[in-house]
This record gives sequence, structure tokens and C-alpha cells, in this order.
Amino acid sequence: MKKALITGVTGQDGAYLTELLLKKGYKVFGTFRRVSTPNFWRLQTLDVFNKINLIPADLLDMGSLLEAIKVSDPDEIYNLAASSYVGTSFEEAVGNSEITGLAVTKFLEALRNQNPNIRFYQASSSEMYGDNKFKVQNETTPFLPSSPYAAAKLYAHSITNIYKKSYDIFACCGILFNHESPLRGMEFVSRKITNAVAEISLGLKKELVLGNLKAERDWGFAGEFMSAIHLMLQQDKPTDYVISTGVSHSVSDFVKEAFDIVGLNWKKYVKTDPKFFRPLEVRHLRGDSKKAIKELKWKPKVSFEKLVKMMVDEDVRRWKTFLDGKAFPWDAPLYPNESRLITRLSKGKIRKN
Ligand code: NAP
Ligand code: G4F
Repeated sequence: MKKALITGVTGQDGAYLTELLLKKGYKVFGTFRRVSTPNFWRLQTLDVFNKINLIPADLLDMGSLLEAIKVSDPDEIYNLAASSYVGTSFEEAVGNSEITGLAVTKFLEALRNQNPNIRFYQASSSEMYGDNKFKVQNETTPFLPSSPYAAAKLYAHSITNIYKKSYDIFACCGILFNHESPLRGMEFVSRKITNAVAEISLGLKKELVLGNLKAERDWGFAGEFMSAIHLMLQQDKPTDYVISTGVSHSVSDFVKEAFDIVGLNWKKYVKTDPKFFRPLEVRHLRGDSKKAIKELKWKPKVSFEKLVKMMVDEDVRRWKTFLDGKAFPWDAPLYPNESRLITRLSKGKIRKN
């Protein structure tokens, strides 16, 4: 039985990758950070929480990474942990660089010293292309990071390739374009939109305030992107791949699509506020995954329209389930505004329309 160690197992990708690897018969170990209130709602939603071996570890603590490798003795490591929200990386630039960037060197050092035969996956990002001038980005497109997050990811990407070449380690970087799902964090624009659309459609909220509506992203479904990263570690030789859908849409396209699903005109509800604009924007991303399609035989199947519908439907279902008084694994109570709304609704101070 193959063994895999996933860092960041409590995140969106960690949960989907766990589900995939368990289906493939792996024994799965996952690291999580000790926080005052543990947060396993995604693993619970996918019903994999009781099937995984959890190991406390922090990317900032090399001892804990060594221990995680020792305890799990894995064939494959998927390094998904990162401070993944670009917006916050401008506010917490030093911490972001340490967690998302420098920590990867510590991890590679731990791996090199403990067992250099372990196959290593590094979660690189299309954000590394930054505010580039190219219509489409692939593995040969120059990087031009436009945020502290992207700079840290480019450092991690570079150091992974340096260790691969210097020490003959099987290490791959997946340059993944934006991938979303009902398990996406609510700070990201996709889920911010679908959650607000659900609330507005149920009469729980009146408006949605966003930043730059013109930014364009290549949005895919996280669940199917995880099979691509698994395939990367099954190849004969380690190499980097762009994983994307090849289709781009603007934030306003996403908004329109989401409001259309519940039969509302988005222009009546959406406002913009400069506080949600970034100091430096990545205006356009669109990936070219020809290499992955050819070599990994991987192809995305979920369209933009299907993805938005999947997310809106699930957020509507969640709010309805909550209004019916039923408990279920959910992240809304963890966010200040949603938590306040939930408290007011629970006390009967707000009535839905
Ligand atoms: P996510 O939902 O934000 O999950 C990030 C994970 O990292 C969480 O489990 C988080 O733990 C963990 N983490 C953060 N800081 C940590 C620390 N100091 N020590 C240990 N664990 C820590 O992100 P995701 O969407 O699943 O993305 C997975 C990876 O792919 C990330 O590296 C991200 O940067 C990268 N990526 C994502 C996308 C995308 O569109 N989703 C695209 C390209 C690359 P907590 O639950 O405790 O916060
Ligand atoms: O959803 P976002 O916050 O994702 P972003 O910045 O593209 O980063 C995500 O994808 C990367 C891959 O390219 C990952 F590496 C990274 O970890 C993360 O998963 O923002 C998307 C776009 C941006 O241009 C942003 O300026 O939406 C724009 N936007 C407009 N209004 C907003 C908002 N973004 C957020 N989060 N909130 C808004 O209100």
C-alpha cells in the first residue's frame, strides 16, 4: 500500500486530494496546524475525516516537518500548505514569505536528510506570471510576480527545481491556475460571490461589495485538478506542468453567471469599494495545458458554467439547511460577518423574506 503525506490537508485541495488518494488505496497522512479551534469541516464534508492519519505540524517549525516525515514514512509528499490568500500577503508580507516561500527549503532539507527517494510535489501558482503581457501562459512563459504571495511562490518553485537538479530528488511543481469548488474559502472572489448570491436569493442580504470586476482568471474545478497533480508524481521523470482549463472569464462574468442561476439581475445588488482592490493587480490569466494533456493524459471536464452552478447550488443548499435548523460541517460560522448573521438569525432577529 502506497503512503502519502499531504501538508495543508485542512484546505480545499488537501480535502479533495485526500478523497482521491483514499479511493486509489493509499494510506493518507495529513498535517494540520494546531489552532485554538480545530477546523476539519472540509474533510468532514467529503466524509474522509475518519479515514486519514492526522499529524500536527507547522511549516515554520522544521522539527515538526521532520517528525511528520518520520511518522508517515511516505512514498509521496504533496506540499499544499501555504498562506494562500493573495490579498493578505500584502498586509502580512514577512509571514507570507516565510510560510509560502522559505518553509519549502526547510521541507526539502528535511526530505533530503531523511529519505531522498520520496517523491515531492510543490504547489506552484499561476500568480507567478503576475501582471504579464501574454495572452496565454505555459511552462515557458516568463514569471513576473505582482504580490508578496507570488514572489514567495516563485522562490518555492525555484528552490524545488534547484533541489531536484542538485540532489537528484524526484520533485515536480504544478503551476495551477485558479481552481474553485464549494470547499473554497470565503475570502476568495468565487465563493464570496456564490455565498452572497445564496444569501441574497434567500432574502438574508441586500448587496455584494467587490473590488476589481475587470480582472480575468482561468477558473477550473479543484476536484479534477487534484488528479493532475497525482499523475505528475506517477511519471518516469519529474517535470513541471501548467494545469488550467484554457478559458478565461472576468470577475463580472462570474457575478453575472451566479446571479442568473437564481434569476436575479446582478446590477441591482453589486457594488465596488476601493478597499477590495489590490495595491498591484494581476489583470489577466489564461493557461495553456497542452503539455499536461499530452504527457499526463489529463483534461479538465468541468466548464466555467458548471462550476459556478455547482458552487451557487451548494451555498443555497447550505443556507436552506441552516434555516431548517439542521447542523452540518460548514465554514460560514468561522467568518465574522457570516457568524454575526447566523447569530442574529438564530435569535430570531432577522426574518427571511
Ligand atoms: P487553502 O484552502 O488556503 O489551504 C491552505 C492550507 O495550508 C490549509 O490547510 C492551511 O491550514 C495550511 N497552512 C497555512 N499556513 C500554514 C502553516 N504555517 N503551517 C502549516 N499549514 C499551514 O489553499 P488551497 O486552495 O487548498 O491551495 C493549496 C495550495 O495550492 C496552496 O499552496 C496554494 O497557494 C496553492 N495554489 C492554489 C490555487 C487555487 O486556485 N486554489 C492555485 C494555485 C496554487 P489552516 O486550515 O490551518 O489555515
Ligand atoms: O479569488 P482571488 O482572491 O484569487 P487570486 O488572487 O487569483 O488567487 C488565487 O488563485 C491563485 C492562482 O492564480 C492562487 F495561487 C492563490 O493561492 C489563490 O488561490 O481573486 C481573483 C481576482 C483578483 O484579480 C481580485 O483582485 O478577483 C479580484 N477581486 C475582485 N473583487 C476580488 C474581489 N478578489 C477577492 N478575493 N475579493 C473581492 O472582493
